Amino acid sequence: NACKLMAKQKVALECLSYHATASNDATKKLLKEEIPSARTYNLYSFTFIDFDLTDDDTCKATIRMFLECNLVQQFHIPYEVLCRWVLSVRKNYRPVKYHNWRHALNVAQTMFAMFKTGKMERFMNDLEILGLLVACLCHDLDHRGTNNAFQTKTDSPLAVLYSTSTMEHHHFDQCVMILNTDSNNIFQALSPEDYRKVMRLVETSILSTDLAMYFKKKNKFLELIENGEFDWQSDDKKELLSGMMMTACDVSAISKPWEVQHRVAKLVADEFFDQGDLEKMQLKEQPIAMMDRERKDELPQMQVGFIDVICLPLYRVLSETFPWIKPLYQGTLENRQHWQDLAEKV
Ligand code: 5BB
Ligand code: ZN
Repeated sequence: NACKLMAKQKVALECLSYHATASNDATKKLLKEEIPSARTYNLYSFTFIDFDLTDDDTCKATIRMFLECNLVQQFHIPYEVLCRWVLSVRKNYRPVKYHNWRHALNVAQTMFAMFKTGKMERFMNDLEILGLLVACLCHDLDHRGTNNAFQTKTDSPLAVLYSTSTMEHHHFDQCVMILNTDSNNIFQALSPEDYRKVMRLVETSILSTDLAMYFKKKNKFLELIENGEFDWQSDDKKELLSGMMMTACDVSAISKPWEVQHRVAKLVADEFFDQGDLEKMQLKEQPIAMMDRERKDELPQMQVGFIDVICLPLYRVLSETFPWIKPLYQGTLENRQHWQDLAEKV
């Protein structure tokens, strides 16, 4: 316990130098700007791409999703607070190659497209829609480009604090910290009961983005689906479904048009290789294949494995139950062929 307290202090100290919320000037500027239509940003599509958006646009696209879901009105979110919160969330992502703010935006947009184009909003109430969008935007906050295993191996204070789902607990902590900073609380007008409900949903949803959690829960989900479940209203079933949706959104780069998937996979690989380099230098350890730049030829084969073991099975069951999200399955299947072709060339 004393150990944990020390770790908590270390994490806090480390974060203090890094953490900041949005400036008033930036907030005022965003507040005054017009928010382009959902169509301008292609927000309703499963083929949304952020590459051509400016940093300003990424914030406006985020605000547009809140407006389209009518969340600002429904939950009396002061518009200035929403602007400041979005800017603060963006600021608390680090400029790592893949797990950065752009990734968070893409994950949130896939969730939005699943609600709207995928017609899944009918299974959620407005509070759950709010919680899931917030969870997507915050789910990788302060990611350092290294995974849970790396935190454990390097005895990072975060790993002392949280022995399982280390980074995911930290992402949620960062999310809470931003909300609790002056004039950043988009939940400020909620009743105590709704506040508690939405925070719990945000927490379980962020924690469910740990792939280990997905593997733990997927069989239970499959079982429900195989038994022809159509009522997703009870709390534990809703939690299970939300977790599966979070994973589906988290890995959704795998379903994008080939040129996009190819470019994103390179970013993922580069971030993995950077961790591999750290392991070689700091720990004098041989990294696993995925993180070893000497083995980048094996990347296409690894993507096929990732698609077969994680992505396709998840998108298959989800789209059997919620047919309007089939584009996620279809796009992934097409990319599998591309990766398979590349794998055979080597
Ligand atoms: C994933 C699980 N890991 C513990 C061991 C390796 N596998 S993997 O074999 O399925 C794998 C996945 C191997 C290589 C990969 O990328 C090489 C560039 C990937 C991979 N992971 N490929 C991707 O395009 C993406 Br997106 C990802 C996800 C990276 C984030 C991991 C956290 C996901 C939480 C749901
Ligand atoms: Zn993520």
